[in-house]
Amino acid sequence: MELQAAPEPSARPQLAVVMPVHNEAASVRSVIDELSATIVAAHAVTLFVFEDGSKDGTGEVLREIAASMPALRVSTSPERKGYPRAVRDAILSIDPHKFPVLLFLDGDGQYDPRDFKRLLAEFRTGDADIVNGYRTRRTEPLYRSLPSKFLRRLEGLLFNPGCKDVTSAFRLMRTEVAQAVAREVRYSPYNFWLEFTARASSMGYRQVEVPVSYRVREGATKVYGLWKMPKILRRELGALVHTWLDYHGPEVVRFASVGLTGALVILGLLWALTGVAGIPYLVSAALAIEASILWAFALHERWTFRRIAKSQSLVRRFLAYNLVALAGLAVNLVALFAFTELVRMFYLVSEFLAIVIAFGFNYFASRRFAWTGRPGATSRGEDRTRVPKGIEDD
Ligand SMILES: Nc1nc2c(ncn2[C@@H]2O[C@H](COP(=O)(O)OP(=O)(O)O)[C@@H](O)[C@H]2O)c(=O)[nH]1
Ligand SMILES: [Mg+2]
Repeated sequence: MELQAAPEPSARPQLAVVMPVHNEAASVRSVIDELSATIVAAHAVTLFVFEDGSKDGTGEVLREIAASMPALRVSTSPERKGYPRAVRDAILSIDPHKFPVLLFLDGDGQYDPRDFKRLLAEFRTGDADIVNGYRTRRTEPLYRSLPSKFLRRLEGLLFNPGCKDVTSAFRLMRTEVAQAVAREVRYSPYNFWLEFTARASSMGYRQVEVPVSYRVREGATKVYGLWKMPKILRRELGALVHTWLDYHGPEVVRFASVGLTGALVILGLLWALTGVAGIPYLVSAALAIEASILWAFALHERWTFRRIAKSQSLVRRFLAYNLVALAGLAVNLVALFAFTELVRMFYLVSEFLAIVIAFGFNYFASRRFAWTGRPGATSRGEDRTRVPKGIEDD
């Protein structure tokens, strides 16, 4: 429900400050006061507060504040949406023509709006689509910081997003970008930003971060809790894997198919060189392995990674892939040895596990060292036209 009419239409590009709140009656007034004294006072800003499902009168407090604050627009709804849906709906409801730039921050006062100028300074350089506030000092209980660290690390490995604080809820973005990414977020049931950052990275958007402070929360967290943590960890982990498969699933299947054909090349050549030409089998195997690497490289280049923007020379890619494939062989042998000799598994079961591990190694190392680009990503130079102008100071 819109509680206040839109402010006078203005031709100036405006910044939309977007903030979700749920059961924050005790602190929302001071949070808005602080925003008014900082960001709202210094820039052409409309502050959008999205409340749903509060039982403590947050909606009434917001209505009261809105009556005397023309730059504030409040939206409320009786049913609690949960953080991810509330954030997604909030971002998607902003008119990108009127508000070309969007600042998101949580409405619990943990982020300091004075840090906005740091985000803005970085944003104005035009190097990033999304500027994140990187929380330098987080004081959180261990039950929360450990799973969070694990998920952040995993996201770093899987998506290489270019920023560390992937769950930050303090972000300055082009509204179009924020909406394009938010529209795709669908798996994360608690966090939202973990998946948002992953998708933004997969979609080729540039994310950078600047250090911001992070204050101790007034009032309890509305999303997390000690007993919910195992479930949250499991569900968010699932969300990350799902998201990853959305972008990389077909590529992994292609990579595996090429691996299978490579194995056939090895077997065929081994037979031809030893069975037909009489070369000692270890020599044949070495030749066959190198030949299969060449074969697989050609297929990866032409098929598996055909859509990936190539940033280095063909020779460098080939050398990198060659090393990766040989290292993969070593990984396979070490895993086979470890499972068979140390864990005492049957050697064929060991080799099966070793193949799975070596496959994972090969894929990730190939993406890290040989085909490093993103599908269809454009080079930085071509993107320069997207430099944001937006946001003027008052
Ligand atoms: N609109 C809306 N806001 C929510 C909901 N859940 C949490 N929030 C708000 O989202 C922000 C972050 O929530 P918080 O409890 O601080 O999560 P934490 O910082 O991760 O512990 C706060 O401003 C909450 O009031 C929800 O279901 N709907
Ligand atoms: Mg919080």
